[in-house]
Amino acid sequence: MDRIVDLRSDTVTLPTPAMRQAMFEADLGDDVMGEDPTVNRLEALAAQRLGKEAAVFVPSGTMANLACLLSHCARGDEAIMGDLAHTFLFEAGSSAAVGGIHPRTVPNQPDGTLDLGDVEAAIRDPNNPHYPRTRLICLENTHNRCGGAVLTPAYMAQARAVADGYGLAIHLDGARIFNAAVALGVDASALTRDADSVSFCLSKGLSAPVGSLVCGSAEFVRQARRQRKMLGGGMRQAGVLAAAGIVALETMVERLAEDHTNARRLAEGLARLPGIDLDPARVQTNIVIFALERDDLTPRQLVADLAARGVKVGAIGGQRFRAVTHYGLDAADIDRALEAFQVALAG
Ligand code: TLP
Repeated sequence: MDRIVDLRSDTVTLPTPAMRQAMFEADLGDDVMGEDPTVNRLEALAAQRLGKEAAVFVPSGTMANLACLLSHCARGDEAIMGDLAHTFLFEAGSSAAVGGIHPRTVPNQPDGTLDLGDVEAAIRDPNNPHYPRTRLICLENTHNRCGGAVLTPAYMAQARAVADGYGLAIHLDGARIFNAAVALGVDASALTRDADSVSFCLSKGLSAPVGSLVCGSAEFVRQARRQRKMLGGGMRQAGVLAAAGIVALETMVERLAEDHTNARRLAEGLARLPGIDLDPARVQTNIVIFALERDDLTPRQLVADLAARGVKVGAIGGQRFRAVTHYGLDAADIDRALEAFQVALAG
């Protein structure tokens, strides 16, 4: 078989040769003691890129979000989040299980936003002892389950105004914040300005092998660092990983535009195939979500048939699929994937 076109996620990306070299050469120390110079360099770079005072390196996006939620909320506090938020759907219920944090969902709109009227209506009266205390609004940019949709600086400012009206904090799950920044042609810091805390991932489109960062004020990051330790995420000579993260931030951000072009190419090709429901105009970044409108073919069969033809996509429930473009895939790979779809749907 020809090479595999793996569209299941941008988490499948492998480190670049420059990352492997940087990992090999990294200066190291004990990061829990604050003495790993490479981790310290990555944290300073991340904070600067997102316009925050400080940052802390953590093993995963899940831990980054959890450390933030635990830093904002005590047991029994409520966090408002989208019903399609990654923190709600995919993190093993960690905020509730580990932190006793009460998730309050409001519907995600197709563009990844929360209707701020819905948010406001969900905020509790702090003087009523029946209620949990609302502490936090969680937003996600780009929005994974909303097909990589981008939240704008203007939306963030509106959300800030609502949060300020009630003394709430905002956490931004920015796992793919640089995809949003590249898609909008703005500095990532313009998208994070109105958030009190931000998490972002190095190990998705930026192609580093492992790691995420939590960014915020110096005081907030002190709290998050403590939560990281509690969660078992203090990593000692973590500079071997941070070294790849520095290369990711310095060299892999602008490249994300290629993934967006490839996603658009994939979406336009898929939309032309009979039995596929997809509006390519909705594809803003590197995630393509589409549905199969056929009675004679199940999603499971289509996934298996595509895999046999060297193309991997994810079935995400109901009739829907997700395909994610990333480093290591080029336009020819997208065309190969489209051919496989064409044959599988014809068969
Ligand atoms: N998302 C993964 C899977 O968990 C679904 C993927 O393949 O997209 N926030 C967002 C918005 C994410 O998409 C993810 C990972 C995370 C947080 C968690 O990151 P990790 O996987 O590093 O814990």
